[in-house]
Parts: sequence; C-alpha cells; structure tokens
Amino acid sequence: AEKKGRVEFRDVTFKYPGAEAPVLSNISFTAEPGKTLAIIGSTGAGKTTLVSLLPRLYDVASGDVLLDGVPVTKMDASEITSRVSAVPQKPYLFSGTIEHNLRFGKPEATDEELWDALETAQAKGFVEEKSSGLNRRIAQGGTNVSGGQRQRLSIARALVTKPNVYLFDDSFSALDVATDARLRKALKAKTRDATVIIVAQRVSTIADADEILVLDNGRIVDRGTHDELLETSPTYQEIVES
Ligand code: M5T
Ligand code: MG
Repeated sequence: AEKKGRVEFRDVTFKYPGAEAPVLSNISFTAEPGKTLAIIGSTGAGKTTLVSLLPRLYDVASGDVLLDGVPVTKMDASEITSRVSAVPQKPYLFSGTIEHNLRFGKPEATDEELWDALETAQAKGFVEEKSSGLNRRIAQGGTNVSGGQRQRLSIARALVTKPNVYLFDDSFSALDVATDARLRKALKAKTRDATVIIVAQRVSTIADADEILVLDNGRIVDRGTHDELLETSPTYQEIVES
C-alpha cells in the first residue's frame, strides 16, 4: 500500500487576526512519508506559525495546505488529530498520572505501547526511577518535571498515537546534544513510514534531514541538504556560525 502522510504547502500566505503584515508569504514545499523535513531560521522567522497551519490552529489567508492531496480545510478536526501529532514548542502536561498524559491521544493504547514510546523518547529511565512508574503524578502545569523531561514525555505522547505525520517544534532544544542524537536515532527507526517535520534551533539536530528549509522573515529563502546549504546559503552559514 502507498504510504500515507504526504504534506504539501502550496503558495501559502498567512496573517494573524488583526495584523496588517503577513507573517508567512509564498510558502511552498512538500514533505514525504519516510523522509525528514527540517525548518530552521532565526527567532520570529515564522517557524511555529508555519507548523501550526497543518493541524489548523489557524487557517491560511491564501494558498493551500494539503494532507495526502486533500486540503486540511476540508477535513474535520478528529481526522487531522488522528493523522498528525504535533509536539508544541511549549509542551503541556496535564495534572494527573504519566499514564493519563501518555494515553491522551489514544486511550486504548496498551502499557507495552506506552513503555515502547517512553523508550524511544529517552524517558523510560525517568519513569522507572520511581516505584510509582506510570502512576507517578504530574503536578498542574508539569512543574514537578524538568523542561527536558516535559519535552520527552510530550514526544512519547505523540509516538503513542502512531500518526502519519509528526511535527516537532523545537522539541529537542532542552536536551543535551548526546540525548538529542540518541532520541532522533531511535525516532528514525520507529517512524520509518511517517512524515517527520522538525523545527530546530541547532544545526546538529537537523544536519541529517532529507531537506532543510531556511526561513527568514516569513519566507523560504533557501532550501537543500545540509551540505548543499553550507555551499549556497549565507543565511544558513550564519546560523551554523552562531
Ligand atoms: C512569527 C508573530 C510573532 C512573529 C511572527 C505565535 C505568534 C506569533 N506572532 C503573532 O503575532 N501571534 C502569535 O500567536 O508571528 O512568530 P513565530 O512563528 O512564533 O516565529 P518562530 O517560531 O520562528 O520563532 P522562535 O522564537 O520560536 O524561534 O513576528 O511576533
Ligand atoms: Mg517558534
């Protein structure tokens, strides 16, 4: 069967409600199942805005966002959420147990699936270290876990749903470089058939992506692989050197 999860942006323009200037202009790209697409760019470039258009946190002003050829504006919310898992830049945890947090998108998941997701997200040790395990309680706002643990639990939650498309918005930034690398390696093995879109600050997080989009001031200014961009993109070189 053909793999699912092809994402296409066609000449997308977007403005926040009430704003005058567009935050995104003429955005066109395709992300394919089995591949990793990365988005990099300075703060305020529009990365979070861009990835929020697929799960329809906002709708485009013009152009189209398509999932397997169908505009997302023609899909209902439950279909999109079952097929697209987004890990937000500021991950949220519910007050309740770790299990409750992980099962959020897929209540029927087995314990084995939860542990498997935790292992991939490099969060298994953290959950195992207390005897309460999956029943360990997360305080309101997730204040009793660190930023990096919050990110990893949020990644595990996305893995439990086994979607066609993963969106990671700066999800690896609170991890040390070694954990970041281990997590992405495990992730790659577990998400072979899915489309993976990674927003990153660090070049090391995305150097092995199949394609990298360089976003600046709401526009894609350059695109290519890491090696290509090192040769051709002054904006990318600046990010590498920063
Ligand atoms: C892009 C503005 C923001 C900036 C531009 C989320 C949000 C953003 N903006 C709003 O006006 N309202 C909003 O709700 O849009 O912002 P971004 O998409 O958040 O940029 P980024 O993700 O590339 O930045 P960062 O800091 O996460 O690397 O002008 O003011
Ligand atoms: Mg952002």
